[in-house]
Parts: sequence; structure tokens; C-alpha cells
Amino acid sequence: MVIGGILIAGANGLFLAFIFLDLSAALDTNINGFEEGVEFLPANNSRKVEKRGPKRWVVLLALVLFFILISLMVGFLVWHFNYKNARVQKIFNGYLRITNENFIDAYENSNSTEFANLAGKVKEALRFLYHGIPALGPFYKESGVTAFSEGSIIAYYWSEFSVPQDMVEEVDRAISKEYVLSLPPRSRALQSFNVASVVAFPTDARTVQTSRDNSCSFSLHARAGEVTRFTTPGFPDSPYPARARCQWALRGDADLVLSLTFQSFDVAACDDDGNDVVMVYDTLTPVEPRAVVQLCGVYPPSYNLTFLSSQNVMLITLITNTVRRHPGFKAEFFQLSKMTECGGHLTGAQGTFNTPYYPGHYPPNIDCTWVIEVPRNQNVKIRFKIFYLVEPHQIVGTCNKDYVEVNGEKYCGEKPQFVVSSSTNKITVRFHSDESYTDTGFFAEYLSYDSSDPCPGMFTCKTGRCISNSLRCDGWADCTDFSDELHCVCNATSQFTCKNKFCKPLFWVCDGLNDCGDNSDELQCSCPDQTFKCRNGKCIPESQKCDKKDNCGDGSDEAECDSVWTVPCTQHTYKCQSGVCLSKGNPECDGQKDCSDGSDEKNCDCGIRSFSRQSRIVGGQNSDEGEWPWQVSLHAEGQGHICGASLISSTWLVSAAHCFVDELGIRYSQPSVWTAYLGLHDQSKRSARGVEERGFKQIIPHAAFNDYTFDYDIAVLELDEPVEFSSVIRPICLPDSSHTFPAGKTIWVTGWGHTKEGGSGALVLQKGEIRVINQTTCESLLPNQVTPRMMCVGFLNGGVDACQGDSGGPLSSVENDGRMFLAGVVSWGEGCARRNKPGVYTRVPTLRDWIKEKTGV
Ligand code: 4AZ
Repeated sequence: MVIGGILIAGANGLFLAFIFLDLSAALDTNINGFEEGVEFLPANNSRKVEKRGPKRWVVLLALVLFFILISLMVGFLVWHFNYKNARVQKIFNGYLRITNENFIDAYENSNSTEFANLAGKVKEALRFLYHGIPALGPFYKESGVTAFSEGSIIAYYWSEFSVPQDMVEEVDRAISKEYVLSLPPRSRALQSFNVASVVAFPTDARTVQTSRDNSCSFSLHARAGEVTRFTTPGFPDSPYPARARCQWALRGDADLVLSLTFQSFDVAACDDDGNDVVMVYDTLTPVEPRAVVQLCGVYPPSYNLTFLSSQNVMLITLITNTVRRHPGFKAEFFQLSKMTECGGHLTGAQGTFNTPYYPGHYPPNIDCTWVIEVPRNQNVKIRFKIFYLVEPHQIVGTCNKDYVEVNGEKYCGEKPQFVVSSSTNKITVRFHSDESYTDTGFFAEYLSYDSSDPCPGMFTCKTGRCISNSLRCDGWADCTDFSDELHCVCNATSQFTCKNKFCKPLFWVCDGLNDCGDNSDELQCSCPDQTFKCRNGKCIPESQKCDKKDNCGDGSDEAECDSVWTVPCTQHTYKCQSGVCLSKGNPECDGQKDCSDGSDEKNCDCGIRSFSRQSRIVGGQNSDEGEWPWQVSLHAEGQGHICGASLISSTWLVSAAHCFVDELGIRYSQPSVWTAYLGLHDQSKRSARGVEERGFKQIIPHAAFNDYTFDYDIAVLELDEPVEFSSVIRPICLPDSSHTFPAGKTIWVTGWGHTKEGGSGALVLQKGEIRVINQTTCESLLPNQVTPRMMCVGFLNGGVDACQGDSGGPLSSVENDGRMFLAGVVSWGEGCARRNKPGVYTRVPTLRDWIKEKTGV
């Protein structure tokens, strides 16, 4: 019986080492032999007999030892052949400089004989170089030359090595050095061939383009004064190929630089496993230290995707691993002169300056210095209004890559507006961009100020910002460093003294929000220890929470339990289609089937936007195209945009009832007065592609709407023709009547309304992030005006708010599954963005049943 068959993998192939051991036969032989001896010897010599044959345990021990020895040998052989001698294929991408030859146009064409000749020399030079380096020579296999560019000539190549496992680190170390081919080459082919700055970097083997694989490889040269356009294969009608390795080598004329812009970008989302990725390099070979940007996912058209090169070449690679269907990208590039001077001498009392090509991404490998000089006896203050210098691989807290340096301090990363000032009339700003990864950069303004009184008649924040004296010690951090709220004596009649000594308005105490920062304003208001605070304020023993009984009387103790079970129906519980009610709060469309009939996950094709990536707000609160696909603009005949609305199905909108009240002889209540624009982004581009125009079949304001109090400020509008959903037109989810939007939750308000009180409407759809305010606080801020159909949402220090023209528009709230739900409808407010006067919104859950009754949605 064969019991040992060991398969060993070695560097020289596989061989089979069978150890044939017939254990049963061995045992039989030995044991039988022993017994035979006993049997056939004379009985009087029995002691001798026992001595002659080995004992049974000795035989077993020998066998065990034998097996241990064999196993150890086998283990050693497996290790030796499988791991110690196993080889790793390593590919490095690099470039080198040929210093004594001039670039000719034929080198751009990889099929030309000139290219082939020069590539041959480069490969020979690399072979020669590697063989002279002990850590590389023995493992070198081959190289390929992928391109040439000017300077004198730069050759781009890849080199392959076959490295034993235990030598990998040494090879990596050896290749990471910069080499010069200094020895006179023995090869005749390399006579008088001078090579300098040979650099190479480890490469993802997937990015290597061998001469055999050029099916998706493109080479484009910019023409003077022209823009060159290119796209991924099949764009936009068919998705780019699955498992593709595409590259675009972009060139300009010698001494010029390139500007590349992606006008449309949609590849698979940037997830961790096997995503598709587009890389842009500031060179013609895909090496990480020269990467300008890594892109994946979807970018809305308003996002600035312009990148500048530092020389006359750029490389774009597309690696796709998924088989998902995405259209890819559309891009354009052109050549332009190299910036001769970056920075400058700025004079005068005020002015602005920014990183090169702002708001496009600044180029890699650039340094700029601005010397700012304001009139004598004045000091300078610089306000960085936009600041994006984000780099991957930056060592936290060091600014070791791209940075801005002012007054000896380095700034990097992404920063909200900040001020830096000088104590003289001069200040120097240095900007450094290293060889890899670039960003939008900064936009700054400088101002001169009187050093003895930097903020005449105002309070000076430690950051240098000037704020009104009335904002000092008012509970709001108006200075970003809180300096206006430090060292205050609180007014006992109107303010609460926090444990950390901040002063906060008394009516913020016990509002469910941690206003002090140390929570001291919320400590004395909760129920006693080990009790639960019901939504109606009642305190019940903690043990009664989630015990399947409505101990609060309003169901709130059973509304947010980890496991879901059925409970008696109340106004706070979600009712499945089958009629049973759930203990879980907000279960609808959260991606989990909670009702046994699945009704909580039905009709959930809503609340998802088309673009996975939200742009940063640059210079304002502009939305991205398609960011709020349920937002509708309502135009009244001859008046333009008047109100907003939200799409809830292909035929129904929700808006505010007060938009449809007849006024000044205009019959706003009549459907014929109105035109609805869906998929609209910019009011000046109403005939843009994707925008749909509809009239109304009917307008249904809530019958209980009160024109004086604005109670029940809701209306539903039926379109005269259904709309088809698209990337810019989609419905928002409607929350169930039991759905809660708790105090403190952040919600988005959107609209084309006035951008300041008494100002004018916006062209581009605006967005603002605001917070739900506790109902008691809301009632105390707007006494005798708030009904149970209303909620306050905003920031009590003002700043972000809805305004005239936003009415009827949505309050969009991101819920559990990432879907957006219509939390409210913009209704009214005392002015706009005023302190302690938040905007008031119609509560949608409270009026959910009415919407269902009128629309069937
Ligand atoms: C309006 O007139 C309006 N600040 C809407 C909201 C707010 C104020 C006015 C809230 O449509």
C-alpha cells in the first residue's frame, strides 16, 4: 500500500518523489518475524529469544522517528525549491536622457526605422548598465522602449527582471538609484552614445504596454492653435472595453506645455476591489512619482478637470478590471507656452493672486514667489479664500510635498478660508508644487491695514479677521479660532455659562444639541439615570425600552429597537401593507426587508442621484449638474422663476401652497400660468440638453392652507405629460408619516432663490447644508407662529438659509441606505439667513397621507 506520495515544485520544473512504504507489509514482516522466532526456538532458551528480536514498542518508535525524519526532509525540499529558489517577475518603468543626440520627428513614430535604431541602442545601453550592477545583472531579462521625447532626447522604457524571492528587496533598492552610463561602452553599437539620468520605478505589471499589445494605444500631437479631442473607445454610445489597457500619449512641440481637460468623465466607481482607473502622468511612462492625478467614478460636468503638464508630454492610462458598463471619458488638450515667471511683485493697497492656471489644477514641478508690498506704515493681510493643495502620500502634519509658505509657516491640504498677516508692509508667499499629484491650488486676496488699528470700530479675531463688536461673546464662534468667544462674562439673564466658560443663549439649554462643546448645556435636562426619555418628554425605566409594549404612550420607546418585531400601531410606527406595524423607525427603502410582505422596500426607485462624486464648493454654493435631479423650477408666465418644486413620480410634483395664491391680478392658482422645468441646472440654459419642459394638468393646494399663518403650506401638481427619468431627472423618496428627522440632523436645501436678503436670484442651482432645529427652540425663536406642520431648519447664527424664490423647493435628507428623502418643503422665514431666525419648512411626514390621497404616490 503506497502511503507517501509527495509532489515537489522546484525551480527546474516539477518532479515527483514517491516514497514507497508498505507499512502493513513492514509491520507484518517485523511482527510476524518476532512471533515466528518465539515459536521456533527451544523452550528452554526463552530469555535468549526475548533478547534476540526487538520489542514491539522499539519498532514503533523507530518507525515514528523515520517518518519525522522524512517529513523534515520533504519540508526542507519544498521550502528550498518552492520558495527559496522561486522567482518573481519584476517590471520597472523608467526614462533616461540621451545627451548627445538631437530629437527628430521620426522618433515620435514607433514604426519608423529611426525609432527602431535608437530603441536598439537604448536597449543595448540598458543591458550594459544592468550587467555592470551586481544586484541587477544576474536577474535582467529584457527591456522595451515605448517612446521618445525632446530634451535632448528622453527615452521611455520598461525593464523586466526575474528575481529570486530573497533578492527582491536588494533589486528594488538597486533600481531606485539614479544612474549615469559613464564607462566607455565596449559595445560598438554604443560608441559615442551618452546616457544620463537613468531612473526606474516599480510598476504595476498591468500598465506595461509591450509592442505586441497596442490595440488601445494612441499617440496624439497637438497642432499649433488647435484643440485636439479624444475619447475612450466607443464613447458615448457604447461602454469602454472590459479588461482594457488603454493609453494616450499626448505631445506638444518642444519647449511648450500641455493643458488637458476631461469634459465628460464616467468610469466605474472607485471601490477597493478591482476598480477601473484613469491615471494622468506628467511624462510618457506610467510611473507613480510622476502621476498628476488618479481618476475614477463619475464627475459632474461642472467639476474642473483641467490639468497642466510641466513639459511637452503627458500620458493617460485607462486600466479596466470590471465588466461594468460605463461610457468612459471625452477629453481635449492643446499646447501653450511655458510659464516664464510664476509669482511676481504685487503692490497697491489690495489685490488678488492665485496658483498658476487656477481654477484648473496647477502644474507639477513649479515654484512661485509673490512679494506683496503695500503702502508704507501699513501692514498686509492675506485672505486665502480657496485653498486646495491635497496630495496623496503626504506625511500628516509635515507639508512635505506641495505647500504654500508664508511667514516661515507651511500650509497644505484642504482648508476653509483663512487669514495670514504681517507686521510690516511686506509679505512673501512661496508656492511649491513637487513632481507628482496636483490640485486646484489657491485663490487669495491681499489687503493693507493700519497696524495700530487693524479693524477700525470692530473686533479683531486672532486670525486677523474683523467682525462686528456685537458678535463678541454672543455664543457663536464668528472667528474660526473661537477668539470672539473667549474670556467672556456671561449675561446671567439671557445666557448660560458652560462648564468650559463659553456663554450660550439660555434658550439653547436642553435643546438636544451640544452647544457648549462639553455638553454641559444638555446635562440637567435628561431623564434620571437608567431611565429613557420618550419623545413626548415622559421618563420611563430603561428596562421598558424595546420591551414590545408602548410604555411612553406615543410608541417612541419601541420605535428604534435593534431587532424588528411587530408592535401595536401608533402614529410613530411604520405600517406594512399587511396592516402590521413595526418596532423599527424609518424602515422604508433602507435596503432591508423589514415587513414580511416586503412592502417597506417596494416603490424605492427614488432618491438616488446619478453622480457618485460631489464636487467641492469652489467660490460659492453652486450645485453640480444632476446633483438634485428631483429639483424643479416653476416659471410663471412673463415672470420667470418663481418657486421650486420636487419630483415624486413621473407625473407628480410637491411644492408649497403659497406659490399658487392669486396675487396682484395674476392667477397663480391656474395651471395655465405655469411652466415646469425639470433637469434644469442653469436658469440661463433652459433649452440645454436634458432639460424637460412641462405644463400642469392640475394644481391641488392643501384645503387647510392658511394664507395668513402659512399652516399646511403644501400643494401637489400634476404634469400635463409624464417625464422620462434620466441622469438629471429622477424622483425623491417620500418619507412615511412615521418617519422622523431628528433635531441636529443635517439636511440639504436647494433652489434658485435670492442669494442674499433683498438680493437677486441665482442662475446656477444653489445648495446649502443646514440642520434640523428642535421644535421647542423653533417655537421660542418664532413665538406664536410655528404649528405642528412646520419645522425650523438652519443654523441659528444665520449664514445658510433658503430665501425668496426657494419656496416650494425640497429639503433633501440622506437616509440609511444613502437615498434622499423629502424631509420638508421650503415655506417661509423672517428675512433670510438672519441670526436666530431659521427658515421654516412644511413637514412632509405629517402631510404624507394627504399626498398619497391626492396623487396615489
Ligand atoms: C420666500 O419668500 C422665502 N428664510 C422662503 C424662505 C425663507 C424666506 C423667504 C426662509 O420664498
